[in-house]
Amino acid sequence: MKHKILILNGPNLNMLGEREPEIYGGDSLDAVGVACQHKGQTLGMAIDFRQSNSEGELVTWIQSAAVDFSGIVINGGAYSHTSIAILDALRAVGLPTIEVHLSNIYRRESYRNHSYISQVALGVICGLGAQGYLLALDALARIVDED
Ligand code: CA2
Repeated sequence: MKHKILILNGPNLNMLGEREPEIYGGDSLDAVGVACQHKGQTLGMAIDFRQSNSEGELVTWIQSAAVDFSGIVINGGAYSHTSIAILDALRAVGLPTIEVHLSNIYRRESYRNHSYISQVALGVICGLGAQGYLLALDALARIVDED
């Protein structure tokens, strides 16, 4: 059966492409989603690409993912640096997870240098812009095929 991958985007990522292109790139989040759908097709995986500004909604989506997803790609946005709730949900679900950030969070303000999500992520990709999502899908395709 085709593997389904859940791609989650956290707060403010809906504004991608509208402001701060020097930090986050010029692509809209919709364009990133389309690129992920195409990548999913080449890898034979179904992609569900979502964004929410609500921590609770992200937690609920992660909890529900156990039912029919094989892996998660998550850019938790600013919640990456603050949310034990998202960490707990990812840990509870136990799906292979890759963390993505558009910017290099280690070259930025110190409050962005730590991510709770990294504690449960199998891998972290940051600083490569939208390409990070596609690299994460490449990695997950190999990981879920090994299971
Ligand atoms: O680099 C990333 O992908 C981040 O997860 C993006 C978050 C930031 O809080 C993290 O530290 C790193 C912020 C996303 C905000 O996106 C915007 C896009 C355009 C205009 C304003 C915000």
